[in-house]
Amino acid sequence: MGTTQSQLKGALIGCGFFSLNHLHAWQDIDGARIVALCDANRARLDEVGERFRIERRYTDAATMLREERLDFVDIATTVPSHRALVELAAAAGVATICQKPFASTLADARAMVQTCREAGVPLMVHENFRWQSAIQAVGRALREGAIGQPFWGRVSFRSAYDVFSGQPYLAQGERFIVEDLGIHILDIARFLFGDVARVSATTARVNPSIRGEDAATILLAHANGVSSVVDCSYATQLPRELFPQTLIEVDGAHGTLRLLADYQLQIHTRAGTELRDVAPRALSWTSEPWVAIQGSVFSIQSHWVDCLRRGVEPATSGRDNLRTLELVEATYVSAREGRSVVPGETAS
Ligand code: NAD
Ligand code: 89V
Repeated sequence: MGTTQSQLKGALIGCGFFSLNHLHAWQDIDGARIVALCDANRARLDEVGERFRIERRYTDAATMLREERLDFVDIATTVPSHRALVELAAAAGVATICQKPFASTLADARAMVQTCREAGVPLMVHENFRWQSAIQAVGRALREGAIGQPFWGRVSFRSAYDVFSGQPYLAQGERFIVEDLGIHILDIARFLFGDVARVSATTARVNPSIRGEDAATILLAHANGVSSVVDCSYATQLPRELFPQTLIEVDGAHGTLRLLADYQLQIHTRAGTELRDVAPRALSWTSEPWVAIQGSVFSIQSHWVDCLRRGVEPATSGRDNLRTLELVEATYVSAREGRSVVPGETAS
C-alpha cells in the first residue's frame, strides 16, 4: 500500500487483541499510514499483516527501527514490554505512542518520559477514554460554564462484562481493575476536575477466579477544591449491562450535569432541564459494545497526527500521564495502608 508525500509513516508494534482497533483507525486517518508491523509472534504478525495488507513485517522491533524510515511508532503491546520498546524508539529518534497502562511502576514511567525528552522525541500515551465523544461533551459543557463552578463529581464504571475471554492476562495479574480500567476513569476525573491533592481508596476482589481486585472506590480531593468519587467494578450485575459506558455526575454552583445511560447528557439549571444525545458515531469497522472505545481510538490517533504536524505536546502526553499513574499508585497505597495519600509521594 503506497503513501502520499503528506502522509506520516508509522509502524505498529504488537498485533494483538486491541491493535485491530488501532489499525482500522489508522486506515481512516488521511494524514498517516502504517507501513510496517512488528510482533514477536510470527503467526499473529502474518495474520494481521494479511488482513490489513501490510507487507513489511518484523518479529524484532530493533531490526524494524533500523531498517524502516519512520515518522512514528505505535506501541500496542502489554505493559511488560513498554519501557524497552519506548527506549528503542527514542534511541532511533522516532516519535512514539505507547498504549496504557504506560508502566507498572512510576519509576519506569518517569524514566521513559525523561528518555524521550532527552532524545527530543514526542511521546503520547494511548489514554483514549477521555477522547470518547460523550466524555468530550461533558468536558465542553463544564468549560463553557453550563452549571457554573463544579464542587462535586462522580465518575463511575460498573459492569460484569466478561473482559477476560478477550484479554486473559487481566485475570492473572496481582493488580487488575485500578491498573487496567480505573486508570481510564481516574484520567477522566483529572480531565474534568484537574489535578489531585489527596487520594483515599478501598478495593475488593469479588470474583474468586481472578487474582487481582475487581472493585475500587476512590475519593479524590482535587487541588481546585472539587471533591470527586471515582468508582469502578467488573463484579456488578445490573439488570442491563452497560459496558463500556462511564456514567458521570457533576454538581455545580448553578446546576447539575448528569451523563446518563445510553450517552444522554442532562444539564439542569434554574432555566430548565436539557437532554443532549452525545452517543458515539458508528464507523464502518466499529461494533457493539465497543463503539465508544473504538471511536475514541480514532480521535486520539487523529489528535496525535495533528500534534505531530503542529509540533505541540499531545493532551495525553507521557508527561501528562505521569499524573494519572500517580493516582493509580496512590489508590493502591491508600487501599493497602488504610490512609489518604498525596499523589506522587511514593516513587515505586
Ligand atoms: P495482546 O496480548 O492481545 O497483544 C499483545 C501483542 O504484543 C501480542 O501479539 C504479543 O506477541 C506482542 N508483543 C509483546 N511484546 C512484544 C515485543 N517486545 N515485540 C513485539 N511484539 C510484542 O494484548 P492486548 O489485549 O491487545 O493489549 C495490548 C495493550 O492494549 C495492553 O496494554 C492493554 O491494556 C491495552 N488495551 C487498551 C485498551 C484501550 O481502550 N485503551 C483496550 C484494550 C487493551
Ligand atoms: O480499555 C481497556 O483498557 C480494556 C477494558 C475496557 C476491557 O478494560 O482493558
